[in-house]
Amino acid sequence: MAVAPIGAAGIVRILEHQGQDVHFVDLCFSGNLKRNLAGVLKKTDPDIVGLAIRNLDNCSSTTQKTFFQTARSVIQIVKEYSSATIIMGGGGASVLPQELAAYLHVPYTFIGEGEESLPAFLREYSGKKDFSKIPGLLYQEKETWHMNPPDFSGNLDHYPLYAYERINHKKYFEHGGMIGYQTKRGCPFGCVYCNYRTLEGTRLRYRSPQLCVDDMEKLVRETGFRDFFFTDGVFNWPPDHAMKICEEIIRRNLQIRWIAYCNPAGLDDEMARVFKASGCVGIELGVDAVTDKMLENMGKGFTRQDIQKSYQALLRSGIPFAVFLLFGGPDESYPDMVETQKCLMEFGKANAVFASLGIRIYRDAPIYRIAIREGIITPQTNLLNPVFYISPKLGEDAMDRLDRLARQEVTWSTPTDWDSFTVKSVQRILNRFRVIPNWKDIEAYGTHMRRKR
Ligand code: B12
Ligand code: SF4
Repeated sequence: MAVAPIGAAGIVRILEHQGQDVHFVDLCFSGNLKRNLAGVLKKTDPDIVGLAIRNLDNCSSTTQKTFFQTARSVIQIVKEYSSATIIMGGGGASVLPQELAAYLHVPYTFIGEGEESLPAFLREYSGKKDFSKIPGLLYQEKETWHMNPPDFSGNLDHYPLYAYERINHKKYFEHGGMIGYQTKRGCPFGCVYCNYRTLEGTRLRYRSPQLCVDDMEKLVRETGFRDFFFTDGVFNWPPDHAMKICEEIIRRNLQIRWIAYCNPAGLDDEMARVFKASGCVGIELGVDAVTDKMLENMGKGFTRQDIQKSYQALLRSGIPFAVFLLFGGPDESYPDMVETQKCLMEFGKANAVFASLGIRIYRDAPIYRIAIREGIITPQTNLLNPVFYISPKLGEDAMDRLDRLARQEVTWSTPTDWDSFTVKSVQRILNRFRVIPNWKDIEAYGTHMRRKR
C-alpha cells in the first residue's frame, strides 16, 4: 500500500504560509532517484534540503525489510548536485534519531512534529544559530551531539490543512492508498512496545471536529477522492472526539468511506452505529493480545471483556473488521498463543485476523528495558538494523508454530502470507478495483491462505 506523505505536505504548507519558497519532490514512485532529483536541485539551488523519512523498516521479524538505506542514496545525490544543508524529520527519523543521523551523517534531525520546530530552526539558521531551544532537534555542534526534548504543546487548530495539491492522489489510489487525515495527536495508553510517546506525546490534543470535517470536505472537493484513513493512533479514543467528528460527517452528508485504527475500549453498539452511518467501511482493531495475562504484559489498558464487547458491537453493525495480534510479548508461551486463538474464535468471526510475531525494539519504548534486562540487547546495540523481542519461552520455531496455528482458521494470516507473491498479486488486483478495505474478503483469497504446511 502506498501512503501519501501528509506529514511532509503539512510542513510544506506551514513554510508556504511563512513566505518561504518551497519545492516539494515526492520520490515514492521514483524509478530513478537521480533523474527525479538532480534537475530540481540544479534548477532551484536550495539553501536547505529537508528529507521526510517515514519508514526505516517493515517492523516484521520474519520477513524483514529495511528502507533506510535509500535515504543514503538520496543524500549522495543532494550532495552531488547542491551545496544545501541537509535536515531530516518524519516518523522513521523520529523513532531512532541518533542511529539514523550517525548512519546518514545528517547534522540536523527533527524528532516528532515539525510545525513549530522547523520554522524556529529556520529563524535561527539565518540568524544567531543558537539551536539549543529548538524543540525535538538533534544536532551536532563542535563534534558533540545535542538532543532537545520535543514539545507536544502545539495547538492543532492553529495549523493549516496540508498541501494536498502537491500530492498525486490518483497515483496513490492506484497503489491502494487513501487520503490520510489526522484528527488528534498523543496517546494516553502505555503499550509495552510503543514509541508514540516520542512521536506525538502522551497528552491528547485535538483538532476540533468542526475543522476536521471542514478539511475533509475540502479534500473531497479538491481531490475528487472520498476514501479516508484516519491516521490517529487510536481513532475511537476518547470516544467523544471520534463521535463528534462522525456526527458532523453525517450532518453534512459528506458521503465518504473511511477506515481507522481502533481500540476495543469504548467501542460499543452506539459507536459502531454512528461509525457506520458516517461511512466507516473498515476497522483495524488493534488488540495485540487477548488473555488477561498477555493484555497485562503488553500494557494494553483494556480487558478481554472490552475485546468481546467490541467484537459483538462490530459484528452486529456489519462493519468489516480486521484484528491485529502481536505475539511474542514478555513471558508468552505457546499455550498462551493457543488460548488467544481459542478466545477470539469464541468471540465470533472477524473478517481477517493478522497475526505477527516479534516486537520491534525502540529505545524509548518500555520493551527496551525488558530486552536489556533479559540480555536480548545491550545499551550499545544499534537498533537501526531491526532487533525484535520474542519471548524466550516461545522457542526457536515460534514462527512455524504460529503459521500452523494460523492455518487452522480461514480468516487468519501471518507475515508469511502477506509477503507471498500470490497475496501481493491479489491485493494489486483489489487495489485496481478499489476494493476497500482490501482485507475484507480475505477468506476468498483462496486456498493459499489456508494451506497446510
Ligand atoms: C497511520 C499510519 C499508517 C497507515 C497510513 C495510512 C494513510 N493513508 O496515511 C498505514 C496503516 C497504511 C501504515 C502503514 C505502514 N506503517 Co505506519 N504509521 C502510521 C502512524 C500511526 C501515523 C502516520 C501519520 O500519518 N501521522 C500524521 C502526520 C501528519 O505526521 P507525520 O507523518 O509523522 O509528520 C509529522 C512529523 O513526522 C514531522 N515531519 C514529517 N516529515 C518531515 C520532514 C522534515 C524535514 C521535518 C523537519 C519534519 C517532518 O512533521 C509532521 C507534522 O507534524 C505512524 C506512527 C505515528 N504516530 O506517527 C506509523 C509509522 C509511521 N508507520 C510505521 C511503519 C513501520 C509502517 C509500515 C512499514 C508497516 C508495515 N509493515 O507495513 C507501513 C508502511 C506503509 C507505506 N507504504 O509507507 C512506523 C515507521 C517506523 C519504522 N520502524 O520504520 C511508524 C512510525 C509506527 C511505528 N511502528 O513506530 N501506517
Ligand atoms: S494504543 Fe496504540 S498508540 Fe497508544 S500506546 Fe498503545 S500502541 Fe501506542
